[in-house]
Amino acid sequence: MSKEYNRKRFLDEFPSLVEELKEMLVQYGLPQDAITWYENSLNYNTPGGKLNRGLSVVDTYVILKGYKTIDDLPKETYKKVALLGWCIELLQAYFLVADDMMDKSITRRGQPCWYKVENVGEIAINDAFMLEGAIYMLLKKHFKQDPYYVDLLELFHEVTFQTELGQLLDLITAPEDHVDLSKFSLEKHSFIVIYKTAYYSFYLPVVLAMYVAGITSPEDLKQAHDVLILLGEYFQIQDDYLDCFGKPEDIGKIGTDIQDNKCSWVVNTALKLANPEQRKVLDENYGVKNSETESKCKALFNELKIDQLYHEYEEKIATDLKAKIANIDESRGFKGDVLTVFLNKKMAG
Ligand code: DMA
Ligand code: MG
Ligand code: MG
Ligand code: MG
Repeated sequence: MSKEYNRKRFLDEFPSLVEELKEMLVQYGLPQDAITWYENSLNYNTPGGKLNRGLSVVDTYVILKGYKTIDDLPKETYKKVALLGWCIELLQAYFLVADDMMDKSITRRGQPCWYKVENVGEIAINDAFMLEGAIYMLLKKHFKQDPYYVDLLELFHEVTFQTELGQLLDLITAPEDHVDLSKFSLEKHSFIVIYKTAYYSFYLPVVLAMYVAGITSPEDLKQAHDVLILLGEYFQIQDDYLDCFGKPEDIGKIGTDIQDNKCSWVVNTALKLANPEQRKVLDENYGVKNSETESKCKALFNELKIDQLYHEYEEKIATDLKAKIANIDESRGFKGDVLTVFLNKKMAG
């Protein structure tokens, strides 16, 4: 079954969710302009990305149940699993709308960030809250009768909180008015990225599918957790790498980490290698809000061959992950294949 087909079927579910959410506003008696505003925000911010997180819920469920393709799923089951996938995409939309304001980003997914759109501005803050709110309205409507409803709620709440902890640390480690590179370290970086990215992007989709499939022993949840957190850490390191070395036309966004004084994998790796003279270049130019100082940092990163180190790191992590997946105990129903698919998908970028 082709990737394009899976994506198309998943995308085909979205318009009806927007209709359901609009209908809820109608029931509350909201005027038409508010309903249209919400519809625009949902459509602008939710479906435009790679949809890896949402699609992973469906893929994982298919594997756990031993099906071959998504067409083997009963229609109603497909709809429920895809809905959970869309709930992660809504969570992602909520985080990104806020993240772009906090990071002062310009573009996202090849279009202006939502807060940069004419007439939106700081209303985007409330729009972010309403993207999150959509998750719980949809979960209540579609899962209230299921025995694992409360588990779903707790999981979404906890993972959201973990992501916000990661964002907090990401932001306070990168103050705008005061650059102090001695506050950075690869250990701190690891904590930030596990919390701000790995839980919601990797652990959440798999565990949602596990709940629906009824495979939820603490041992299986832990097995999933340990590999997925590592995968998530790798993925965010790739995001940091691409922020500096990727082309905006390929990644759909303009990198801001250097000017934003971010505790990214790139600068931490450079700090480990820099001699005193190179360190001085970083102290004077990192986190300074102009493109000349940014270029000086990039030139130093090239001199230190960060690019090459990244590719070495990438190979090592792939080997580690394969070894971990090979050791998965499948006796309680969890399947290592769930993770292999992830590895292949995420590594392909
Ligand atoms: C994003 O980290 C994390 C969340 C929770 C949205 P980031 O700012 O590095 O993401 P991006 O590079 O996409 O702005
Ligand atoms: Mg950002
Ligand atoms: Mg950010
Ligand atoms: Mg980034």
